Amino acid sequence: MKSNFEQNKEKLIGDYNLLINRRNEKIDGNGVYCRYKYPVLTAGHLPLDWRYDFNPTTNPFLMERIGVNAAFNSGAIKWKGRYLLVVRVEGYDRKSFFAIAESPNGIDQFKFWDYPVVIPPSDPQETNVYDMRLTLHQDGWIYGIFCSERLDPKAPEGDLSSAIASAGIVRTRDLKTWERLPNLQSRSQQRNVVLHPEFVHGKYALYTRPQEDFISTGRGGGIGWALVDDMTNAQIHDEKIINYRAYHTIKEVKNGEGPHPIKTEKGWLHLAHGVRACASGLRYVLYLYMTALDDPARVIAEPGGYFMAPMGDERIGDVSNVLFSNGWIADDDGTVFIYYASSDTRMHVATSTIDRLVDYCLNTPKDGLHFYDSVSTIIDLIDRNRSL
Ligand code: BGC
Ligand code: BMA
Repeated sequence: MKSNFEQNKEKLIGDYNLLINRRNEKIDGNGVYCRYKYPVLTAGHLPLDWRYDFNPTTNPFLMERIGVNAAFNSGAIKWKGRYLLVVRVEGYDRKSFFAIAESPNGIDQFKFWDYPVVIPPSDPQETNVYDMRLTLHQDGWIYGIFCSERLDPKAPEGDLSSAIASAGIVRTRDLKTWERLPNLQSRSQQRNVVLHPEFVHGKYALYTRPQEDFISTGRGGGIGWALVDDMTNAQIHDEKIINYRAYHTIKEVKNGEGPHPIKTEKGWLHLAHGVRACASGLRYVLYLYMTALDDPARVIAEPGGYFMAPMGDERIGDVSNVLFSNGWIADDDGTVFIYYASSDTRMHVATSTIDRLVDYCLNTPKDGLHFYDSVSTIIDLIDRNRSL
């Protein structure tokens, strides 16, 4: 007879294996992209031996010892033919760390590597790290840029919430050993910093998101652009905004670059998030824009409105009404895997193609910024359809 412990352990492992091997199913979309039936990663996908002590002497009740709260906001890269996510894993203790999950096809069977990623802290005050963007740069290194967060040393006594965000930087050649480089030096706080994959005028180029304080971007709002001489001592001297916020749009309050842009024949294709405020809090949606091939900082197209917004179950989670993306993969055949998190809780994939996304960017009407323009755009379409 098997002991209770052994029976429970078998059940635990059986259920876990069903979850991580579950096949995904494509759901018909709007022609621009397709969603999938199941999230690609959830807290339940974290390996059992990261959470359970399997020794019957030290854990006779087979209790979960270390809880995982969420698996979300993942960077992405195709590596040796496999689809890899560098996942933001958040524990019950609210601390985030990174872990790599790998899939053979990009849409299901994501499995975590044996151990989480080990990143040395920049200094003893660094408290949390999250939302890594991966870039295989022309210089041969894979860089990871992420948000590095600490309590604001100037916070008044008793204020344990005011924080400071800056950009942490690591690099690796094999995704196993990570070298920590000094944090980006910038006059303002920074979140959503992303490394462009190519040198521009012989320099490293960063998409930035200067912000006046921890939550509000203030006057510094928008997706910025800065050239940097050296990633091992990255300093921003000049920064300009290349993608602005505007009143009564999906990015009225904040916006930020997602993963690094994809190079296409017609320009650099960008995925970003836009934030607006409403009675239920902040609403995060995804949008696309394109910049010129010869100048990645010059916007050449920006469709009006959002590309993807939270739907159905995606709307609910720890921070509800949020879609966030910091990872996508463009395959050689033109397929694009868009990895997005819903409501700071779980990871999903949507698929499209470069041709579709470029067509979407170049041919979707711009936001006219006023209701009258929006109606006129629709009437124009109706007229064209009626004359067919
Ligand atoms: C959270 C992030 C969030 C940020 C701003 C951080 O403490 O970990 O998920 O984006 O605050 O609200
Ligand atoms: C932030 C981001 C994400 C998060 C979002 C919603 O500003 O950097 O980490 O998904 O808020 O909480």
